Amino acid sequence: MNMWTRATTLAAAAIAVVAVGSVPVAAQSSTSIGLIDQLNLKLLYIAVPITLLVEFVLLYTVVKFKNADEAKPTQENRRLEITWTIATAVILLFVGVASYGVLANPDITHQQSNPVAPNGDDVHINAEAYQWGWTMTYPEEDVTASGFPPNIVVPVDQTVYFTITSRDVIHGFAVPKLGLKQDAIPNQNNTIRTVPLETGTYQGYCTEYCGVSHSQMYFTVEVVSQEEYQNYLKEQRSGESSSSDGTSNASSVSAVPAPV
Ligand SMILES: [Cu+2]
Repeated sequence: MNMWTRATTLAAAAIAVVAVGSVPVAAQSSTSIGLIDQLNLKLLYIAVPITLLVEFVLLYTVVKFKNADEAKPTQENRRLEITWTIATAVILLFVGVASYGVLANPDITHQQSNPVAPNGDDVHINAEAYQWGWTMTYPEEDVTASGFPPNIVVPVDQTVYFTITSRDVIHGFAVPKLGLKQDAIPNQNNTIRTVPLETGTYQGYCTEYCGVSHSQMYFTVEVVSQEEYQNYLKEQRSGESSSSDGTSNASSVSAVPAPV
Protein backbone atom coordinates (compact mmCIF):
# COMPACT_ATOMS: atom_id res chain seq x y z
CA MET A 1 0.00 0.00 0.00
CA ASN A 2 1.63 3.24 -1.04
CA MET A 3 1.34 6.63 0.61
CA TRP A 4 -1.42 7.79 -1.69
CA THR A 5 -3.64 4.77 -1.05
CA ARG A 6 -2.99 5.03 2.65
CA ALA A 7 -4.01 8.68 2.70
CA THR A 8 -7.15 7.85 0.69
CA THR A 9 -8.09 5.07 3.09
CA LEU A 10 -7.63 7.36 6.07
CA ALA A 11 -9.75 10.05 4.42
CA ALA A 12 -12.45 7.49 3.64
CA ALA A 13 -12.49 6.28 7.23
CA ALA A 14 -12.68 9.87 8.52
CA ILE A 15 -15.61 10.70 6.21
CA ALA A 16 -17.35 7.50 7.29
CA VAL A 17 -17.02 8.35 10.98
CA VAL A 18 -18.44 11.83 10.40
CA ALA A 19 -21.27 10.46 8.21
CA VAL A 20 -22.28 7.80 10.71
CA GLY A 21 -21.90 10.17 13.65
CA SER A 22 -24.41 12.55 12.10
CA VAL A 23 -27.10 9.89 11.62
CA PRO A 24 -29.94 10.97 13.89
CA VAL A 25 -31.05 8.28 16.31
CA ALA A 26 -34.83 8.43 16.57
CA ALA A 27 -36.49 8.24 19.96
CA GLN A 28 -37.31 4.66 20.84
CA SER A 29 -41.01 3.86 20.81
CA SER A 30 -40.43 0.36 22.20
CA THR A 31 -37.58 -1.82 23.49
CA SER A 32 -37.84 -3.97 20.34
CA ILE A 33 -37.46 -1.16 17.83
CA GLY A 34 -34.66 0.28 20.00
CA LEU A 35 -32.65 -2.95 19.64
CA ILE A 36 -33.28 -3.10 15.88
CA ASP A 37 -32.25 0.54 15.35
CA GLN A 38 -29.08 0.07 17.42
CA LEU A 39 -28.10 -2.97 15.35
CA ASN A 40 -28.78 -1.09 12.11
CA LEU A 41 -26.50 1.69 13.29
CA LYS A 42 -23.73 -0.74 14.28
CA LEU A 43 -23.88 -2.41 10.88
CA LEU A 44 -23.79 1.01 9.25
CA TYR A 45 -20.51 1.73 11.07
CA ILE A 46 -19.10 -1.29 9.25
CA ALA A 47 -20.82 -0.86 5.90
CA VAL A 48 -20.09 2.83 5.27
CA PRO A 49 -16.25 2.62 5.58
CA ILE A 50 -16.18 -0.55 3.43
CA THR A 51 -18.30 1.12 0.74
CA LEU A 52 -16.12 4.22 0.73
CA LEU A 53 -12.89 2.19 0.69
CA VAL A 54 -14.07 0.08 -2.26
CA GLU A 55 -15.23 3.15 -4.21
CA PHE A 56 -11.96 4.98 -3.58
CA VAL A 57 -9.87 1.97 -4.66
CA LEU A 58 -12.06 1.59 -7.75
CA LEU A 59 -11.73 5.26 -8.77
CA TYR A 60 -8.01 5.28 -7.99
CA THR A 61 -7.45 2.20 -10.17
CA VAL A 62 -9.50 3.56 -13.05
CA VAL A 63 -7.67 6.90 -13.02
CA LYS A 64 -4.20 5.49 -12.48
CA PHE A 65 -4.35 2.71 -15.07
CA LYS A 66 -6.58 4.29 -17.66
CA ASN A 67 -3.71 4.55 -20.17
CA ALA A 68 -2.12 1.16 -19.44
CA ASP A 69 -1.64 -0.88 -22.57
CA GLU A 70 -2.49 -4.19 -21.03
CA ALA A 71 -3.25 -5.54 -17.58
CA LYS A 72 -0.25 -7.03 -15.82
CA PRO A 73 -0.72 -10.28 -13.88
CA THR A 74 -1.05 -9.90 -10.12
CA GLN A 75 1.99 -10.97 -8.14
CA GLU A 76 1.67 -12.94 -4.97
CA ASN A 77 1.54 -10.75 -1.92
CA ARG A 78 1.32 -12.85 1.16
CA ARG A 79 1.09 -9.92 3.57
CA LEU A 80 -1.86 -8.45 1.70
CA GLU A 81 -3.63 -11.81 1.55
CA ILE A 82 -3.20 -12.44 5.27
CA THR A 83 -4.39 -8.90 6.00
CA TRP A 84 -7.61 -9.15 4.04
CA THR A 85 -8.37 -12.64 5.35
CA ILE A 86 -8.03 -11.52 8.97
CA ALA A 87 -9.86 -8.23 8.32
CA THR A 88 -12.80 -10.07 6.72
CA ALA A 89 -12.91 -12.58 9.58
CA VAL A 90 -12.93 -9.79 12.18
CA ILE A 91 -15.70 -7.91 10.34
CA LEU A 92 -17.87 -11.03 9.95
CA LEU A 93 -17.32 -11.92 13.59
CA PHE A 94 -18.42 -8.44 14.67
CA VAL A 95 -21.52 -8.58 12.43
CA GLY A 96 -22.34 -12.10 13.65
CA VAL A 97 -21.96 -11.33 17.35
CA ALA A 98 -23.87 -8.03 17.07
CA SER A 99 -26.73 -9.67 15.11
CA TYR A 100 -26.97 -12.73 17.32
CA GLY A 101 -27.12 -10.56 20.44
CA VAL A 102 -30.23 -8.86 19.05
CA LEU A 103 -31.83 -11.95 17.46
CA ALA A 104 -31.58 -13.89 20.70
CA ASN A 105 -32.99 -11.07 22.80
CA PRO A 106 -36.40 -11.97 24.30
CA ASP A 107 -37.76 -8.66 22.98
CA ILE A 108 -37.01 -9.77 19.42
CA THR A 109 -37.26 -13.54 19.33
CA HIS A 110 -40.41 -15.55 19.93
CA GLN A 111 -41.53 -18.73 21.60
CA GLN A 112 -43.18 -21.47 19.55
CA SER A 113 -45.72 -22.74 22.03
CA ASN A 114 -47.53 -20.77 24.66
CA PRO A 115 -45.48 -21.23 27.80
CA VAL A 116 -45.57 -17.57 28.75
CA ALA A 117 -46.88 -17.10 32.22
CA PRO A 118 -46.73 -13.33 32.57
CA ASN A 119 -46.39 -11.93 36.08
CA GLY A 120 -49.27 -10.06 37.50
CA ASP A 121 -48.07 -6.79 36.01
CA ASP A 122 -47.58 -7.97 32.45
CA VAL A 123 -50.19 -7.38 29.79
CA HIS A 124 -51.17 -10.40 27.74
CA ILE A 125 -52.97 -10.10 24.42
CA ASN A 126 -54.14 -12.87 22.12
CA ALA A 127 -54.09 -11.82 18.48
CA GLU A 128 -56.07 -14.18 16.26
CA ALA A 129 -56.01 -13.55 12.52
CA TYR A 130 -58.74 -14.68 10.14
CA GLN A 131 -59.82 -13.97 6.58
CA TRP A 132 -59.98 -10.97 6.84
CA GLY A 133 -59.48 -9.32 10.16
CA TRP A 134 -58.17 -9.68 13.68
CA THR A 135 -59.69 -10.69 16.99
CA MET A 136 -57.68 -9.14 19.79
CA THR A 137 -58.47 -10.34 23.29
CA TYR A 138 -57.08 -9.80 26.78
CA PRO A 139 -57.50 -13.30 28.23
CA GLU A 140 -56.72 -12.31 31.83
CA GLU A 141 -59.03 -9.32 31.72
CA ASP A 142 -61.85 -11.02 29.82
CA VAL A 143 -61.87 -8.13 27.38
CA THR A 144 -62.05 -8.03 23.59
CA ALA A 145 -60.52 -5.03 21.83
CA SER A 146 -63.28 -3.01 20.21
CA GLY A 147 -63.51 -1.38 16.82
CA PHE A 148 -63.19 -2.67 13.30
CA PRO A 149 -60.33 -2.71 12.55
CA PRO A 150 -59.62 -3.37 16.24
CA ASN A 151 -57.70 -0.97 18.45
CA ILE A 152 -55.45 -2.58 21.07
CA VAL A 153 -54.79 -0.36 24.08
CA VAL A 154 -51.63 -1.05 26.10
CA PRO A 155 -49.93 0.77 28.97
CA VAL A 156 -46.60 2.55 28.48
CA ASP A 157 -43.43 1.23 30.22
CA GLN A 158 -44.93 -2.18 30.90
CA THR A 159 -44.13 -5.58 29.41
CA VAL A 160 -46.70 -6.63 26.81
CA TYR A 161 -46.99 -10.16 25.41
CA PHE A 162 -48.72 -10.87 22.12
CA THR A 163 -49.67 -14.47 21.45
CA ILE A 164 -50.31 -14.71 17.74
CA THR A 165 -52.25 -17.38 15.89
CA SER A 166 -54.57 -17.83 12.92
CA ARG A 167 -58.04 -19.30 12.47
CA ASP A 168 -57.58 -20.25 8.80
CA VAL A 169 -54.56 -19.49 6.59
CA ILE A 170 -51.13 -18.02 7.35
CA HIS A 171 -51.22 -14.30 8.15
CA GLY A 172 -48.58 -11.93 9.49
CA PHE A 173 -48.78 -9.69 12.56
CA ALA A 174 -46.72 -6.52 12.16
CA VAL A 175 -46.41 -3.15 13.89
CA PRO A 176 -43.31 -1.66 12.23
CA LYS A 177 -42.99 1.45 14.43
CA LEU A 178 -42.90 -0.75 17.54
CA GLY A 179 -40.52 -3.28 15.94
CA LEU A 180 -43.08 -6.11 16.13
CA LYS A 181 -43.41 -8.77 13.43
CA GLN A 182 -44.46 -12.37 13.69
CA ASP A 183 -46.18 -15.04 11.60
CA ALA A 184 -49.77 -15.94 12.43
CA ILE A 185 -49.98 -19.70 11.77
CA PRO A 186 -53.02 -21.97 12.29
CA ASN A 187 -52.72 -24.35 15.27
CA GLN A 188 -49.60 -22.60 16.48
CA ASN A 189 -49.07 -19.91 19.10
CA ASN A 190 -46.18 -17.54 18.52
CA THR A 191 -45.55 -15.32 21.49
CA ILE A 192 -43.57 -12.10 21.25
CA ARG A 193 -43.01 -9.42 23.84
CA THR A 194 -42.06 -5.80 24.01
CA VAL A 195 -42.12 -2.80 26.33
CA PRO A 196 -43.74 0.27 24.71
CA LEU A 197 -41.77 3.35 25.72
CA GLU A 198 -43.73 6.17 24.10
CA THR A 199 -47.43 6.95 24.11
CA GLY A 200 -49.14 7.25 20.76
CA THR A 201 -51.03 5.29 18.14
CA TYR A 202 -49.15 2.78 16.02
CA GLN A 203 -50.43 1.22 12.81
CA GLY A 204 -50.44 -2.55 12.50
CA TYR A 205 -51.38 -4.77 9.57
CA CYS A 206 -51.19 -8.22 8.04
CA THR A 207 -47.89 -8.87 6.26
CA GLU A 208 -48.63 -12.20 4.60
CA TYR A 209 -50.72 -12.16 1.45
CA CYS A 210 -53.82 -14.07 2.48
CA GLY A 211 -56.55 -13.44 -0.09
CA VAL A 212 -58.64 -10.71 -1.66
CA SER A 213 -59.12 -8.56 1.45
CA HIS A 214 -55.57 -8.94 2.73
CA SER A 215 -55.11 -5.18 2.40
CA GLN A 216 -58.02 -4.58 4.79
CA MET A 217 -56.36 -6.42 7.68
CA TYR A 218 -55.49 -3.39 9.73
CA PHE A 219 -55.36 -2.82 13.46
CA THR A 220 -53.91 -0.16 15.71
CA VAL A 221 -51.90 -0.30 18.91
CA GLU A 222 -52.56 2.62 21.21
CA VAL A 223 -49.96 3.16 23.92
CA VAL A 224 -51.45 5.10 26.85
CA SER A 225 -50.63 5.91 30.47
CA GLN A 226 -51.24 3.30 33.16
CA GLU A 227 -54.29 5.22 34.41
CA GLU A 228 -55.85 5.47 30.94
CA TYR A 229 -55.22 1.77 30.43
CA GLN A 230 -57.10 0.85 33.61
CA ASN A 231 -59.97 3.13 32.55
CA TYR A 232 -59.99 1.49 29.13
CA LEU A 233 -60.33 -1.98 30.66
CA LYS A 234 -63.17 -0.78 32.91
CA GLU A 235 -64.98 0.81 29.97
CA GLN A 236 -64.61 -2.28 27.81
CA ARG A 237 -65.95 -4.54 30.56
CA SER A 238 -69.00 -2.43 31.26
CA GLY A 239 -69.54 -1.89 27.54
CA GLU A 240 -69.54 -5.61 26.89
CA SER A 241 -71.78 -6.55 29.79
CA SER A 242 -74.38 -4.09 28.49
CA SER A 243 -74.58 -5.74 25.08
CA SER A 244 -77.64 -7.96 25.07
CA ASP A 245 -76.67 -10.81 22.75
CA GLY A 246 -74.00 -12.17 25.08
CA THR A 247 -71.60 -13.12 22.32
CA SER A 248 -68.93 -10.47 22.42
CA ASN A 249 -68.34 -9.46 18.86
CA ALA A 250 -65.35 -7.27 18.08
CA SER A 251 -67.28 -5.14 15.60
CA SER A 252 -70.37 -4.66 17.77
CA VAL A 253 -68.52 -2.92 20.59
CA SER A 254 -67.97 0.32 18.79
CA ALA A 255 -67.80 3.86 20.04
CA VAL A 256 -71.09 3.61 21.95
CA PRO A 257 -70.44 5.13 25.38
CA ALA A 258 -71.14 2.77 28.24
CA PRO A 259 -74.10 3.68 30.48
CA VAL A 260 -72.85 4.79 33.88
CU1 LIG B 1 -53.86 -11.75 6.46
